[in-house]
Amino acid sequence: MTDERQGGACGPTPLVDEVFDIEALLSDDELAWQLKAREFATRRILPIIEDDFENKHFRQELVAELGAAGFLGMHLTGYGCAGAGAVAYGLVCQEIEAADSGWRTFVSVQGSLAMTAIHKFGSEEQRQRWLPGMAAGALIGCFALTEPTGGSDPAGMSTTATREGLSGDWVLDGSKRWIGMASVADVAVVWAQTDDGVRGFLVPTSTPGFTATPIDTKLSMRASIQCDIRLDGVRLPADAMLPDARGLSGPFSCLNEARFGIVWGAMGAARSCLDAAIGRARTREVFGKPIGATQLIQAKLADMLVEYEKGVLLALHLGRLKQRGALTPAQISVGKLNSVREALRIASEARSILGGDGVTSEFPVMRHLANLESVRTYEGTDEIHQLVLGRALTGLSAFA
Ligand code: TGC
Repeated sequence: MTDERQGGACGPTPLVDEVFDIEALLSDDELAWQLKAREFATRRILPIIEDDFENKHFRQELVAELGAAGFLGMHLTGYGCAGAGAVAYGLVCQEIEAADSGWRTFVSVQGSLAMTAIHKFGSEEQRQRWLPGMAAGALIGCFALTEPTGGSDPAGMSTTATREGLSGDWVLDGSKRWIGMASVADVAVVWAQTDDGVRGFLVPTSTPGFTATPIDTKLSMRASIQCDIRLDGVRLPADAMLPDARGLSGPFSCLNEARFGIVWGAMGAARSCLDAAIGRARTREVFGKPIGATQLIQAKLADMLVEYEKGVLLALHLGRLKQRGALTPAQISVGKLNSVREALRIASEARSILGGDGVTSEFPVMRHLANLESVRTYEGTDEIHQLVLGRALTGLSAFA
């Protein structure tokens, strides 16, 4: 491993930190969460991530360690969750994704999607059964919304849950796609059409008729798992339904939480790429001098820095709004659209500064680029967020 890669991947270089003192805007508690997550990512994820990415290996033993660190469902209260603020949660997402989007995705799927659904919409019995184990990382959850025809229009889902007259059991049939961690999950939060509209169900993955198959051909987020799910006559007791989620606002409100984490997380990936580019620019000599001493490279680095700092400031603003209970879905769309789009641009520019080395696994940049293509696509594509904002600006829906 080169010095540049170590410097680039282990957190912001002094240069990036010095230019814009974001940390001055954080509380001691938030700084402590940031430091803890940075230390975890540096010690436990960075040393293994290139190998795991190459070998498509999800290192499941890290899950309990993430739980012990308090990162799983950390924005929730009770049931073993840390009860941390939104900014602290965002900072943890940023530090984890500075190492790898696949691991931030795990933290999001577990905490923002599966645990939030149970915490927000579950019965007390459901919360007691699942949340403490999930917060500890002893149990894994997944969130099954997207279907094989695409994820942009959940209103068109074809998975059904039918109530059986005599027993009151539910029977689920259908298929889901791109479901994170489903093949290693203990419980799936499955969204399905019922006579009463879309409802959520807690499906223990050992239930007969439930199968999850990893999508093996991914060239992105290879250190985490995304699956196809089949539900063939999956029979569940009457109390498997989440009682307090009615209609699509249920799953959408969980997506809000995950999208908020992405607003921060994508900036972590961007920072890692910027650090790698700065480190390389200072040492790689072409035409007799470091490329960092040329105007073209400095202009690129400056533009990357500007977008990074703007992205972090936006994330922080959204976090403060969220802590006041004032964050709207449209504001989250601004953040998700901006963070991922700019992170991709920063990663792409970093790749060009690294020259041919930029496409190797000696540096984290190509891995972040590949990962960010997934991040751009899930939790609402760029286009979906543009249309959410278009609707907010005009009052006119242009989805169809
Ligand atoms: P629309 O009429 O707008 O809304 C239906 C109901 O939902 C409410 N709602 C929201 N509630 C909370 N937060 C939001 N962001 C909400 N957006 C809408 C809305 O108020 C309404 O409530 P009610 O009570 O009046 O019924 O519904 P629409 O069908 O027109 O929605 C349009 C659109 C495009 C905004 C929506 O479909 C959308 O957001 N699409 C993108 C969905 C998406 O992000 N899919 C990807 C999910 S990623 C995934 O599944 C994988 S998880 C990660 C992993 O496992 O690895």
